[in-house]
Formats: sequence, structure tokens, C-alpha cells
Amino acid sequence: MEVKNRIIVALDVPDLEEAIQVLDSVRENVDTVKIGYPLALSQGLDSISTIKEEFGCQVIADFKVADIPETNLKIADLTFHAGADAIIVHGFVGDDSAQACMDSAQRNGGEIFLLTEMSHPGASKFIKPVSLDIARMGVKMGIKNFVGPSTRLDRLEKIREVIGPDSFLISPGVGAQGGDPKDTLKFADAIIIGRSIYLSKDPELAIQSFINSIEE
Ligand code: OMP
Repeated sequence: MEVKNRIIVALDVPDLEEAIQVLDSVRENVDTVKIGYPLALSQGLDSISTIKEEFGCQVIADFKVADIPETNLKIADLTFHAGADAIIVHGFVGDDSAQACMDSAQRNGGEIFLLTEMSHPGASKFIKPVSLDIARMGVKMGIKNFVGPSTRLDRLEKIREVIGPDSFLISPGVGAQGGDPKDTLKFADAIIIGRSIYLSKDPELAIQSFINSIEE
């Protein structure tokens, strides 16, 4: 996946009008957005195609899919049928569950991102000790896209080592959660930014200052 300016905007707003306003102000610098439960649960899965049609951008559906394979398959099928280009899938549920999402992606011409270690402090307790195993599992399965934390760069570096230079790694936690954009991009291919953009009084200015700090 190619991501303009190496920035993915997380549109975690529960209102489609607000999401469109944010995207409208950053459209020159952003071609990839992430839509998750806040927007999809309040406005429906149709918000994916609405945003794609309006902005012609790529949409990553962040549903952190984590169920048995049969249910994962249904969730992934519905998400791709709604127009998503990619879906974020949890790795801790195991290879059979992730494989169901891969099968759906293959059938529907989409992609999956495997979530290895999460970015919030609580992730240290259960997921951090197994996150490299999750990454190894993904590599073994032939998965090419991964998600890892910008809030623990030592871990992001290790995840990169496991998945290799040719895998595509995106990293949330920049800005509001404390991650640094430029440092994160030493290991990640693109960063995910939510609140620092959509809560900003001037989202375009916020994007521009992230771009400047990456290029410095
Ligand atoms: P901000 O913290 O507002 O920049 O948003 C980060 C976005 O990345 C949110 O949509 C989170 O749900 C998402 N995210 C994480 O913050 N941490 C993770 O470990 C994984 C994700 C994700 O899968 O996107």
C-alpha cells in the first residue's frame, strides 16, 4: 500500500459530517484514512463508501477483528463488500482466525493488517510478551502488512526485525499518545494519527506541522 506523506488519519469521530469536514481540510496531504467503530457504529458501514466516493481515498477499516474463523470471515466479507481497501485483524486469536480474514481479503481484492502489539500502557501486560510471536506467525502465514506501537520504539524496532524490510508496517500512537512521528518512521512505513488531527482547530495546519517535523 502506498500512503501519501506517510500519514494515515484515524477518523474516530462518531459523526459523518464531522469526519467529512476533517477530511476536506486535509485532502491535499492525505490519501489514506482509517475508519473504526466510532464512525461505523454510529453512521453505519456505508460511511466507508461515502468517504471513498467523496474523497477518492483508501480506507483501512479498523475493526480489530478477533473472533473464531467463521465469524471473522463474515466480518471481513461485510467490510470488504462495504468498500474497505484493508481491514485490521488481531493476531492474538491465532492463525486460523487471521487466515479467515486473509481468505476474505484474497476473494475480495483487499488486504489485511495484522495487529501485533498495541500502543496503550495496558498492552504491556498481556499482548507485549507475545507480540513478536504474533509477528512471526504473520510472516509464516505470508501476511505483508502489520501494525505496531509508536509508543514503544524498542518494540517497534524488534517487530520490524521480525517482519523484515519488505513488509509494510503502520504505527499508531503518534501525537496524543506521546509517539514521535520522525522517530517512529525509522521503523514504520506510515504513522496513524487521530486526535492530534481531528481535535485540532486547524487540521490542515496540524498535518502540515507533522509533515514538517518528519522532513526536518
Ligand atoms: P490517536 O491516539 O487519537 O492518535 O488515535 C490512534 C488510532 O490508532 C485510534 O484509532 C486507535 O484505535 C488506533 N490504534 C491505537 O491507538 N493503538 C493500537 O495499538 C492499534 C490501533 C489501530 O489498530 O489502529
